[in-house]
Amino acid sequence: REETLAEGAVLLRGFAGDVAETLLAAVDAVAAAAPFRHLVTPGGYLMSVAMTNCGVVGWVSDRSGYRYDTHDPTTGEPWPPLPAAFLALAAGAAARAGFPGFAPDACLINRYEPGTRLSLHQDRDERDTGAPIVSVSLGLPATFLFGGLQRSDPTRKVRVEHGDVAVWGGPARLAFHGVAPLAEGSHARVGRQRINLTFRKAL
Ligand code: MD3
Ligand code: FE
Repeated sequence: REETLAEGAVLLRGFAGDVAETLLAAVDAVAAAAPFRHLVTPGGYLMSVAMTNCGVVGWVSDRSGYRYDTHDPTTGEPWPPLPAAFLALAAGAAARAGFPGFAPDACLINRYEPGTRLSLHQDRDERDTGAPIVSVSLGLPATFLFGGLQRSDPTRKVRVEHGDVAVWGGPARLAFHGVAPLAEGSHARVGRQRINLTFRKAL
C-alpha cells in the first residue's frame, strides 16, 4: 500500500492506522496546553485552518510574516514537546519512503472543518529543505492538490483518508500544494473534523 505520487513523493495508505488513536490522544494533550487558533496572514487575512504546534519550534504567522518560534504567541509558553509516538511514526514513515534518519524538530497540527481549505503554497520556511516533510491525515478524508515547482504548474489531486501518511522529499520537497475544501461528513472518533500533522526539520 505504497504509491509513488511523483519523484520524492510517496503515499503510504493506512500507515498510521494502528496508532491513530494514540496520535489523536496526543493531539488532545498538545491542544490542552497550546490551543488551536486561527493565525493571521502577513496580508491581514484570518486563516480558515486552525493550527497549533509541538516540538522545539512551531510555525507561526502574523502581520510581520511567517516564521518558526520556540514559544507559543498565544500562551507565551514554549510549545509542548513532540510526543514519542509522533517521533516514532514520522521516522518510520520517512524511512519506508527512502529517507532514513529523519529527526523532525517541529510538528504543525492543522484542524479542518467542512468547507475549510488550504490554498496553494510552498513550505519553504525550513532551514534545511534536504529533509522531507511527513504528513499524517486523521479524521475526515480530504483531497490534496499538488503541483510542481512553479505556482502555474498543473496540479494533481489525491484523496487521503484517516491513517494515510505522505512523505514529500527530494525533488518534491518544494512542490506547490494545498487542500481542497473539506467535504461535509462525520468521523467516528473526531466528528466533523480533519486533523493533519506535518513533521518538519525546521532548524
Ligand atoms: C509538502 N498541510 O501545513 S500536508 C501545511 O493537509 C500543509 O494540512 C496540508 O500543507 C494539510 O503546510 C497538506 C501534505 C503536503 C502535500 C504536498 C506537499 C505536504 C507537502 C508537497 C511538498 C511539500
Ligand atoms: Fe504545506
